[in-house]
Amino acid sequence: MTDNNSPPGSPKVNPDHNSEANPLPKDDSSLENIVRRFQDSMSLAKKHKFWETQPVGQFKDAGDTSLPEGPIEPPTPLSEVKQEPYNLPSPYEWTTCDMDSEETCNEVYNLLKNNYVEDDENMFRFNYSKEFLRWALRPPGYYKSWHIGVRAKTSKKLVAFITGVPARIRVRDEVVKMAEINFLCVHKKLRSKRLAPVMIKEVTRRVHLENIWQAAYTAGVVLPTPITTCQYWHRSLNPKKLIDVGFSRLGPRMTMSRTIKLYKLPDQPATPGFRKMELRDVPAVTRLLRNYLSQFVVSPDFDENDVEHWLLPTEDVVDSYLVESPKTHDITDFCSFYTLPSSILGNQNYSILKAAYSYYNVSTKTPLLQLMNDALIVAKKKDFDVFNALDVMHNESFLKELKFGPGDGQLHYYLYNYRIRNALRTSELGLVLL
Ligand code: MYA
Repeated sequence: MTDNNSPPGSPKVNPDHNSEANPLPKDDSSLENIVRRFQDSMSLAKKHKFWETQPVGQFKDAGDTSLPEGPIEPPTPLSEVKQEPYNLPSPYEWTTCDMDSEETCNEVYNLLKNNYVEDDENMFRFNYSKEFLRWALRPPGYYKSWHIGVRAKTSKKLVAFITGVPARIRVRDEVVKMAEINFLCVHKKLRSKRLAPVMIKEVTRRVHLENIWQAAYTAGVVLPTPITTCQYWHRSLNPKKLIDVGFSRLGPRMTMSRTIKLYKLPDQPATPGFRKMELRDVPAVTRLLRNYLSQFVVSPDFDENDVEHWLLPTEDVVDSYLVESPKTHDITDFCSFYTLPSSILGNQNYSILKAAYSYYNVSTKTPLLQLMNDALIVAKKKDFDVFNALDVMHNESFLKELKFGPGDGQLHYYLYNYRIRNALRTSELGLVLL
């Protein structure tokens, strides 16, 4: 059985069609349909032995509007939080991964490089860089104790990993302290042994010890119960390579040279005042972003420290650009993307697919379409092969026109111990997790 963890950003798509020739599949991704499919399969056998015991929206409650929004369980007194780690099977032991250590960071990098998320066809696997992992795991106020590894006792080899980082997430009018959980990975040889539930319980325990009772996470698999289900879209920047490695196919009645022409971009961004974000821009970008994100049902509650960490450009990790009005010098627009390459598995000619992922974008004066076209231009200049974007926030307004093609994998968003009455539309979501 495959993991069915279509990696965001993996190549499950054929972006080399124009959107007319490649219409979206019939919408069978609504929460109701997902729940129905699941209930059908559950009546045959499928139960979530672990997830049924957790304070998450359960499938049986989907659509029950009598249940209140907010925490599912109240916090317990800290003195009642289990003080010792959960038991692992006896050959394994817990380790806290110090991401400041070059050696540990290397071990984490290699575990993920060889065992993390693959697309359904096992052609590509995420290859998060070490610098990226350090950035993703050390935001303001991070806890080392939330970077959790499992080692084989005898060899000391790192065989599993899960992480949390703290975040303030706003849900409607409430700002809730949460953990963002990511990088859950069990070595391929240790799969299906129920290690993942123990790791999830252990990270939960360590989050509780910091008096935090909610979490946000995404997964390619359907679990109880998504708050929304997003789709990835892919914009070819280097169509020849994407076709050569099987990421995309030549569209019908298309030649390679016509395809290359189709995706060609200007050499320079078009918007006057478009430039890279700098440290001095942090206050203005924070204001712009806070104001913009307030319109979504779920979004991060970024302050200046968060913006400095998450959005100030870091080489080969995150890129941010803004528009400074040449007249008033006001910062009016902003766009950003992060760098997440994938290993190309088993190709003679290429080993790495360089992908940019749309992060947070704000337009107040420059049309979003023009802003994102400028983002594509700078990404192309930086030698990315593909630019990926989810259909969150206002992204749908530019995807088709800028020649993004729909991917075939889905990304489900979840909250732990927080109920939302109705599933959100993807355009109501203002949160991008890495
Ligand atoms: S998403 C990325 C996940 N990683 C990968 O896809 C990498 C490749 N795959 C693997 O490494 C393994 O297949 C993993 C499962 C580790 C995923 N999220 O140990 P098992 C449930 C949550 O026998 P394995 C990311 O990092 C599954 O439904 N649960 O399975 C966010 C079943 O439970 P149930 C998952 O294949 C992570 C049980 O695990 C996932 O060996 C958010 C089977 O365990 C998944 N992606 O290992 C974690 N996949 O019987 C939740 C499978 O009930 C955080 N399962 O169906 C929750 C909040 C915690 C903090 C709370 C604080 C307050």
